[in-house]
Amino acid sequence: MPTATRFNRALARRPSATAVNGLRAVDRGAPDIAALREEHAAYVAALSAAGLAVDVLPALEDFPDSVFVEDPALVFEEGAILLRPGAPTRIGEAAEIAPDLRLRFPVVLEMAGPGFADGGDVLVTAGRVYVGLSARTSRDGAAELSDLLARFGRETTVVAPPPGVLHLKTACSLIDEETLLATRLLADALPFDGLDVVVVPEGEEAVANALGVNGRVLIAAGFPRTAEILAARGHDVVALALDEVMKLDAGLSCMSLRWTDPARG
Ligand code: CIR
Repeated sequence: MPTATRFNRALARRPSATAVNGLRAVDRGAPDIAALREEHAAYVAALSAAGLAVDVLPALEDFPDSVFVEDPALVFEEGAILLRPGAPTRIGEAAEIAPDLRLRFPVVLEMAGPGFADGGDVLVTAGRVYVGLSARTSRDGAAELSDLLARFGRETTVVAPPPGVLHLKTACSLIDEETLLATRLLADALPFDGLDVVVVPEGEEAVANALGVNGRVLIAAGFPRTAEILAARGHDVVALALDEVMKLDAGLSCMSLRWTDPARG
């Protein structure tokens, strides 16, 4: 069975100065670009420290949200899939990242549309891929994506998270092969067969977008009760400052594409 939290390579993209115009559901102010770049650099360093070779692509000034490389593509050991992000300001990000994926993957599949799907709505576990319907991921987009995933031998379950979450993974994330970190709302609403679910304490919902990678769990700093719960369960927790990233409704998974490259050993 493929792994869903062990990787040796990642792609990231430097935040653009235009990230001040990035999409946000609630405006808590524009991110400070210098601070955003520092947070991003620390994130890349944390992935490197976890054993991944991280390629950082140049900023795309025409795309304010392009630092969130998780949304225009999915990557697997077998190949990549170019998605159709559901926000009009983001759909062009897929064409921008396409050449970088073609350089790195033997096979690059492509959604043709007319549906939409954001990578933030895709939760990959070892045995199954969950695709969440949202304002960004349409039912026909999820159906097309399921067909493409089947070409990589991946089974898909389409789920409908409660309204009000941007992406499925805004409210949950895989922290090791068997464990999902999730908000209470999501944990109660959706069945995740075979996964152990750790619910984040009330008031710490924003920490649910974490990242399990090579035995570590990267979480946003400032959520001490969740950090304590995870540490008590034996997780190796790495807390990263993400204040500017979170102003753009994003978290740990959004800023990289991660995969296992057999050639890297
Ligand atoms: C957006 O609204 O598209 C960005 N401001 C945030 C994207 C976060 N990405 C993710 O959860 N995968």
